[in-house]
Amino acid sequence: MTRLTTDDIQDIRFELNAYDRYLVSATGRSLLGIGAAAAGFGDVPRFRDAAASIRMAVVPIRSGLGVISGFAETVCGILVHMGFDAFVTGYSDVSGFAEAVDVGAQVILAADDDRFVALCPRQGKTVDNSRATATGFVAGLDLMAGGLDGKRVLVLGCGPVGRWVVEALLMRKAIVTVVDRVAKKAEGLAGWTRAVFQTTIHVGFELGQALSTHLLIVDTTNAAGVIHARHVTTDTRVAAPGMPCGVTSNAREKLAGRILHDPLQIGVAAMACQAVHIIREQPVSLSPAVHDGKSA
Ligand code: PYL
Repeated sequence: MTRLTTDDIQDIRFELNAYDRYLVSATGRSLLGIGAAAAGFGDVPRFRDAAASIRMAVVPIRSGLGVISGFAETVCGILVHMGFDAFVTGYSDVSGFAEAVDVGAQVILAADDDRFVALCPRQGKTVDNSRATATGFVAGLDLMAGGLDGKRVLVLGCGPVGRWVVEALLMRKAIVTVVDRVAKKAEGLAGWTRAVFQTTIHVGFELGQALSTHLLIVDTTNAAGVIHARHVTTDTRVAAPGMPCGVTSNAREKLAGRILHDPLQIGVAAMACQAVHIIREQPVSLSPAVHDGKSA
């Protein structure tokens, strides 16, 4: 996914109530509700009970291209908005991880230039942002569309997020078509779904034709200006994770309340809810601690 900039994220944590109102109008659920749906929680009260007393830490990471100003604070702001006991560590990097563990954080979120993960150290498990973002946006599309079983869904982009989007759609029994400007990537993804899910997905080769024959679209490309107003009808619904948004401003106007797009929020919500699910399903890791390659 494209590296975020401070401009992309600086207002997010101050506009979460307004974003929740939009999400409720578009999907019937808030950020918490969509995250809970992505993690398989049937209802929000049950999720709130499960999430109570789970402390989450966000650790700034200076490696590679370094810290994105406001990134850790934005992730933390989303978690606090959802009702979690979350904080940004005073230290970054290794010292930040140690601080998080010292104060009893059960979930530790951190991102370098390659991965954004939620660690559940006591369970020996991690939640990856790409996969969580995919499940969160598909859960949102499902809510917007009133279910995806038997419905045709077009997925644009066959990178990591696109792959997990296809997985989440097949779990919901959708009929999937994938398009990528590199045809081999689309064909490779179709081969993967045949091998892993014994399910055939369709490969589209002409973007305009694919867009004009689908009402449910997930745009995982990192390109702007992919979906135009001519591709959109009053029944079209679009889920567009990440930046830049692939939907033109005219198309967004025509879509009105039938689009889900954000740079970080739904992905973080899904990550947090999936981490809660891991902790509640497996309170502690049962595998013996391993030191120097030998069981302790
Ligand atoms: C996690 C986001 C979603 C889209 N692109 C991904 C991105 O921007 N990754 C880089 C995140 C770097 C964070 C930096 C910090 O502030 O801790 N290391």
